[in-house]
Order: sequence, then structure tokens, then C-alpha cells
Amino acid sequence: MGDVWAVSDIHGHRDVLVAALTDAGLIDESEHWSGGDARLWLLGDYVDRGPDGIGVIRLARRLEQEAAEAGGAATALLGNHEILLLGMHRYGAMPVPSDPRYAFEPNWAGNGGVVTDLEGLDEEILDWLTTRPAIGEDADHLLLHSDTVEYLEWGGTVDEINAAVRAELRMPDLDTWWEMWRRLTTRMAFAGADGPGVARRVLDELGGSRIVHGHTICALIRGGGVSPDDEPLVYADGLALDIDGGIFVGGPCLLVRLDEEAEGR
Ligand SMILES: [Mn+2]
Repeated sequence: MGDVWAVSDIHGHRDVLVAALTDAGLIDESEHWSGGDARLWLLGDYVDRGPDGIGVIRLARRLEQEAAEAGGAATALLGNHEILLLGMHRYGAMPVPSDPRYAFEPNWAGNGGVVTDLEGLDEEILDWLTTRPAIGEDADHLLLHSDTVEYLEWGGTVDEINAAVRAELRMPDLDTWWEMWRRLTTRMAFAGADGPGVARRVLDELGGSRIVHGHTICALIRGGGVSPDDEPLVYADGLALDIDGGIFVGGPCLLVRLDEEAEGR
């Protein structure tokens, strides 16, 4: 079994991702997969807030192919910012029918939307983005983008949830898209006094012995400011691992080996 790695919330900082993958030996100097049978999980939020979200997507797509050819895997999950970009592309400023106070455009603009990401969407990228799995499981870890229980609204197993999200991504329905964005934008479900119980319930339902997620910068859960020296945050009585270092606010790119994490517990 190959090594299992996870990284999250690149937000357009392609160069930072390339440096981390190179250091780990997962890509070579020419940015091609060199990880052999390793399995890499990218936990979403490729776009917005940074210079080259489309470049991050193109790299993820290529590594997905190259890793598979080498007997490994690179799997890219869906983040809320992918829904935001796709929602902006599809619906722009159109009011949400179920609640016309809302629309994608002001949310996109207010959450780091980048014009070159929007303009860089082509049919291949749209097809790829709308077929992303929402969650995964590997090395006894449950892999999520967002630290939320809202995934359970889509189903009671990893496969059910991914199938339901994939079906909704094909629906030309603004209310459905807005609800996807709302669900994936919630956070902090595993923090605080109730956090361990909530994490336990999600793991009991979906499998794995630890949740690994991005979406919420570690410093927000831990308290204090973001520092380039920040490390992945284990919390919720060890049931959750946050790997969002906050790249877009000067934090580190946390590329974490999950099979070692599991052994070290
Ligand atoms: Mn996010």
C-alpha cells in the first residue's frame, strides 16, 4: 500500500502547492507525478483568493491521470469555492428563487472571486468540476472539505453522499445550487465542547476513525493568529484533523501524511 497524503485550500496558489508536492517527492522537477503508488487527496477550494485557480485545477487534473497510470491516485474533492465559482458562472446575479435576497454574484465578489478563474472555465474544466466527489475515505480517515455535519443531508454513506452531490451538480436549478453552497460553507461543527460528540456521530455513520478536513483555518479553531510555522491541528479529542493552514493569509501549505498520522495515534 502506498503512502496516503492530503492537502487542502490551495486557493489559486499553484506555486505553493508545487513546492509542497516537490518536497514530498510526489512530483518531480518538471511537475510530473513521481509518487508511484502513493495516494494524494486534494480536499477542495482550488480557486478564488489567489492568482491562478485555473492553474491549480489543470495541475490536479493532470496529476489525477498520471498518478492513476503509475498505480497511485490523486483524488480532488469538491470545495465550497468550486460551487461558488460554478454558481457565479451559471447564475451570476440572478436572485435565488427561494430567497431573492441572495444571489451568487455578491457572494463570489465578496469571497475572493477572481475574474481570471471565471474566464478560464472551459468545457473540460466544467465537466471535471461537476464530477468531483464531495467526500472520501482512506487510511482509516474520513476526508471532507468542510468541517460540517451537513454532508449527512445528502446521505448516510460515502457513496450515497457522492452520488447525491453528483446528481445535484447536473441539475440546472438555482435553488439546489444555492443550497449546496450554503451547506458546504458551514463550519466549526467539530470545535467546542460539543465537537467530539458531533465528530463521533459523523465517523460512526460514515466510517473512519478520524476526520480530516480543510475549509476552516487551523488558527480559527485553535485561537491566535496565523503563522507560517503553523502545523496541522488535531482536535475534538483526536477525532478531527484540520489541514487548512490559511495559505491565502500567509499560512503554510499543510501536506500531511495520513497513514503515518494513523500509526502515530
Ligand atoms: Mn472552503
